[in-house]
Order: sequence, then C-alpha cells, then structure tokens
Amino acid sequence: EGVIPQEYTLIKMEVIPPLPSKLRALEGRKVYLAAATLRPETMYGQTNAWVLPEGKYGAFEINETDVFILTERAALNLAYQKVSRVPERPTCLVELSGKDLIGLPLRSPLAFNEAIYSLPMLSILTDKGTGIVTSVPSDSPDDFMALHDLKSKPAFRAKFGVKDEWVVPFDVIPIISTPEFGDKSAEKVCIDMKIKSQNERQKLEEAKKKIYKGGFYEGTMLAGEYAGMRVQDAKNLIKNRLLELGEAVMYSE
Ligand code: A2H
Repeated sequence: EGVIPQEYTLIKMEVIPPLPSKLRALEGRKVYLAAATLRPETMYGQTNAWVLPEGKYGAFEINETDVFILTERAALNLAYQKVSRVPERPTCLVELSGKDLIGLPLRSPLAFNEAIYSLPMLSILTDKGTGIVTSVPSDSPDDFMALHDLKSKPAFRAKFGVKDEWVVPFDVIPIISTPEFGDKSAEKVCIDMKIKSQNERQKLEEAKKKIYKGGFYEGTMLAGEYAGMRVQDAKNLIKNRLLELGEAVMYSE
C-alpha cells in the first residue's frame, strides 16, 4: 500500500430480495455489495458489478440494518473509519466466495438500469478497495473488455454459470463526452488499440492512461441532473449527493 492514502467512494449496490440460499442468514437486513470507485460521476452508466470468482469475501454487519459484502481487509479498514458500528472487530455474518456472488441482482444508486447483475472479472485485486468493482463500460477500459469477453464468449459465460440474461441486454451507455474520444471513450480506445480481451493487461494500462486525463479535464456530462456540466465540476456534486442520500460512504486506505 502506498504512502499517500487513496480515497474511494463506496457505492452501496443493494441485493434485490428475495436473498438466495447462500445469503439466507441475512434475511431481514439490507444487504449491499460495497463497490469502491474513483469515478462516482459515472454511476449512471453501470451495467453490472464485478467480483473475483476465486476471491474470499464476507458479509459484515455495518449497523443495525445494513450488511456490506466486501473483503475482510476492507471491513477492518472501514471499522476504523467510523462507518461501522462495531469498532475494532467487524462481525462477519457469512463467509462467501466470489463464485457465491455471481448472478446476484442489484439495485445500484443513479444507474439507469433498474436491475444489474454481479459477474466474474479475473483482474480484480483483493488487496485494493473492497474487492468489489462496479462496471461502467463506457468509461473504463477494464470494464468494457471484461463485459466484452462475457458477451462474445459463451464458453466463458458457461464456465462461471453466467446466464445470458445477466449480460446480453446490457449495452454501453454514453455518460461523458470528450473532444478526443467521443461519448464511449473506453469502447473507442479499446477498438483503436485492438485490445482483444481483459487479459491484455499492459495494453489496458496504456488505454486507461490515454483516456483518463481527458475524461476529467475535458469531459462534459451527458447524463443525469448535471448534464452539460464539466466533469470536474460535477464530480463532487454527484459524490456529495450520494453521501447525503446514504447511498454511498467514503473509504480510504
Ligand atoms: B473505477 P486505483 Cl468509469 N481491483 O470505478 C481492480 N480494480 C479495482 C479494484 C480492485 N480491487 N477496486 C476498484 N477498482 C477499479 C469506475 C471507473 C474506474 C471508471 C473509470 C476508471 C476507473 C467504474 N469501474 O478506474 O488503482 C475501480 O474502477 C481507473 C483506475 O485505486 C476504481 O475506480 O487507481 C479504480 O479501479 C481504482 O483504481
């Protein structure tokens, strides 16, 4: 971990009841996948959540009503950040693997899609953020390629028990426009660079560098209540709105 703390917005992606059998012990509570993002202004364009199939997660009690699903490491960090009711030792109510989480239907803040699903991504790091990532394929090359892999490879879906209807209906939604990369910057950069899959890590790092500066400094919001505003002005307004509504919490590590 770096010396400079990284501050993330944790997006509370609610598991839409009824809870599946693996989560039965949590009945009566609000259960959320807690996704760490640096780009809260892109949340309109969420198409799914990402989990690491072989990752270890837990359902941790945050307060009387709320349960967050994330890595134990993130639960411990959160416990020291006044979000959690139980200070030093967050209570794990259920231990889970990433595979247990695939296919959960989610209601996520600001998302134009009313229900989205939790899907496998192989490049998730379990020592960063919460181990849960929300997917915005319009603006994140990692998200675009991981969704592309699932859409274009039925065998890949089958390997992880991913149903067609969790993937096929979800298209890239334009959220931000930049002069250089248009309104689906991640899709454009992946096509321009001929990136073939989520496994082309080096190319994806380059792709990210190419579009990120432009997205922040030259981007204009196309969607949501701040449409027309510059991304750099809208970002904090959107983040603060999510925090006020209790749909997100801050998290640093
Ligand atoms: B970002 P940094 Cl639209 N493993 O959110 C892999 N990736 C992770 C992660 C983990 N454990 N935890 C968070 N992330 C992703 C939105 C987004 C993001 C957009 C564009 C770029 C972007 C939607 N996905 O990230 O290494 C999350 O994806 C650019 C890097 O701490 C989070 O923000 O800088 C970002 O990586 C944090 O990465």
